[in-house]
Amino acid sequence: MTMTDTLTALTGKPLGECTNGELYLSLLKLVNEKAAQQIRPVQGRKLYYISAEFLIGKLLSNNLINLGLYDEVRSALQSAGKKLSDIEEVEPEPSLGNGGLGRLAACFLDSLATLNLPGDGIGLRYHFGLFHQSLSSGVQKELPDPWLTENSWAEKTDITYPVKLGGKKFTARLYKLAVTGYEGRTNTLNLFDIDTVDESIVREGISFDKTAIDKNLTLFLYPDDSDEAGRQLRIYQQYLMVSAGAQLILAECAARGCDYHNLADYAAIQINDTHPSMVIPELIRLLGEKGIAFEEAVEIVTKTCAYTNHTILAEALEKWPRTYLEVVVPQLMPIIEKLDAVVAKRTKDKSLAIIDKDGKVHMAHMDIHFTHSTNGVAALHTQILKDSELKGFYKLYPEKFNNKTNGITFRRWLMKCNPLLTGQIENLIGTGFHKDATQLTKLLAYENDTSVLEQLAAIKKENKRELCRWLKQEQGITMNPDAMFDIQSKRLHEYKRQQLNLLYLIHQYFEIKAGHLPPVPLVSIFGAKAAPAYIIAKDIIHALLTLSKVIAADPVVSPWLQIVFVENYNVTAAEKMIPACDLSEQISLASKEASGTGNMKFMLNGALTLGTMDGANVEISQQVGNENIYIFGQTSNQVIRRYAAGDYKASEWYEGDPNLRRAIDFLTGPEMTAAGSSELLSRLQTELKNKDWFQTLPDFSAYVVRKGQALADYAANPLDWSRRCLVNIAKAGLFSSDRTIAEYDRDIWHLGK
Ligand code: 26V
Repeated sequence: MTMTDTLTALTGKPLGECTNGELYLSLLKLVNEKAAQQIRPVQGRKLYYISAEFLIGKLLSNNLINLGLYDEVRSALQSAGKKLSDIEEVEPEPSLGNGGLGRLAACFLDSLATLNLPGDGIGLRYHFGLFHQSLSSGVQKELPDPWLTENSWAEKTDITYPVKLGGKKFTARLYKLAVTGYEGRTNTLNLFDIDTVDESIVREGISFDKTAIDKNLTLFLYPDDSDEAGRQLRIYQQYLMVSAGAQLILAECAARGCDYHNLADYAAIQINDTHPSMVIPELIRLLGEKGIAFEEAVEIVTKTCAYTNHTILAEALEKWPRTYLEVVVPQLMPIIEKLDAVVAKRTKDKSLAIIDKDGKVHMAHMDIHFTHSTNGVAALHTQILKDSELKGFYKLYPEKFNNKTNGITFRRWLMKCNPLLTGQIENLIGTGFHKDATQLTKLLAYENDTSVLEQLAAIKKENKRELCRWLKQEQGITMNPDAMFDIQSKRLHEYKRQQLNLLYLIHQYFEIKAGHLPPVPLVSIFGAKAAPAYIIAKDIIHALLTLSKVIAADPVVSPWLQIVFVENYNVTAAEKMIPACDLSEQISLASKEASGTGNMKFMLNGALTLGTMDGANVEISQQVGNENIYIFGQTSNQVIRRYAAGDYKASEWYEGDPNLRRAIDFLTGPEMTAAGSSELLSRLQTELKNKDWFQTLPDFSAYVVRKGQALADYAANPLDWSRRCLVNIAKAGLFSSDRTIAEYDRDIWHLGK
């Protein structure tokens, strides 16, 4: 049967007569049928990756690629006058994550299935994922982002588990989403929900009654937790996930012959950051119900579970007041207390306790004590955990600590998002890199091949034009594809330092006005959402939007400088932006970005990195060599020392550097306040001048110099720029999540088949 016949059988009428919506539904069916054929029985240990976030993005094209159907489907549609890209538009994006942590979980599921490893995800079926960002009036507004349609990828099952929340009984229902591997097996993403959630309680924006948990439990991803009800709701969500998840794990293992004493032979559980940490006491509780004594249950759980730390930011390490846990999960508190008593026997160091003197429960501490592995997500990050943040734990359990540098799936972040580049690479080195990313080093043979380098540059140009077309259509923005495209896209956070980029852009504005023209026009593109209650982050967005207006209205500056803020940055937007990037901004304060994964995506798509020695930038620079990356700024040791000394004074830097002072003063100058809100702008100015917790000012001048160098190199020798892009692509193999997953399996999981 041809693909046209298959699809026609599914639609029930000639393809040319179908709407894109009808074709989408048929393709969804086709994918699910084909995926089901690749489900394999499990032998030995199976992984359960528990995560509050799975930022899976749109699934149709990716599944078609992984199942080997993409080309056939595309040509069948083409002969009927239909375009696969139009059908993709019909699919809503499941934005079930905030950023890197959730996207990593999605990449890991892809790699597990591709490597033929048995590994399922466990998470929540949020009705609205991360909010939809609107920027219409110069400020961010949050709106619900629905993704669930009648026929969604997540299929409802009859499988339910009882879960007690706040002493009341609830029923968790399992939804299953097929995870296809590239020429591999099909695994499952298990998402839990309750039937009583009521979308109609959403009021203005994303506000809703936070107390009615039967109606709101899985309504939103990470609801605003700036108040107590929001924080408690987060714990309710987490417990729903881990309790239903733990019951699912026990049921699946029992069905395969496990008697619970030998749970670790059947299951490996990876705790993705601290959001799922309650799975530890919950499993101990459930094993107790099966007749297993506390001490043995602790041993079983420790052998089964492993923990990944994704941040060293103190405010992001979850510590819940015990009074909250007593309300939300009273059944766990006695177990957590017993675990705390076990810790007290192991060490006298009170800073390693689970429950501190103020009655706060430290979730990460529970993870480290009661799992067999704690890993960081890039070499530098793991080193900092061992040397400072988790030093006491490292002393107690050196054998538990290990590094697993993050990775990304090349199926989505090269083959799917950049077909032109993929085609060129295939022509040069074949298709082996699809599953063995290290083969990309074969591209180095073309380092001095002018026609290859010219073609690479032409592909970049075409991707830039494509981004121009898309942004014209979406936001009515016109951009010059001959300019350098510089992109900073990631969550908005002060440690990531979008404000450093902002200060640079103000500086450039002054330079251009003074007649110091840059060697090439610059389009500075941002994509970023700020957490709804994060005031300074929102002020940074406002400042960028305002500056963008000021520059656009200036006839002298605008031919040389443009700021573009992509509204509602998500996976779909990332797939359009990343292939079109020349310069990738990875400018976090050294020591603060655990790894970063956007840095890897940009590199793989032939952008050069402008970055600090932070997170995986360190490993990227080792891979490509200093001449193929732009590194600047303080080192992590310098930063850590400065924090320890506590003697950083932003005001001294402000006073000491006239360029910096000029840029910061400009925030509340007449041009900016005429175009934006003086209240928001001066709040940001005050923060930068007097606090600047993430040390933007000390890195400012080095950043200006390094970025100037990048612009000069880009303009002076396009062929050499292209050569350096080629080196970046060739050396990106290390950052495949296939490599990361193989290492997790080798060192931590030891999965069966
Ligand atoms: C969460 C919160 C919540 C409270 C307010 C401040 C704050 C700041 C950061 C976070 C994120 C915590 C976890 C996280 O998303 N980490 C990211 O994980 C990625 C995958 O390992 C990694 O590449 C990023 O560097 C890291 O920031």
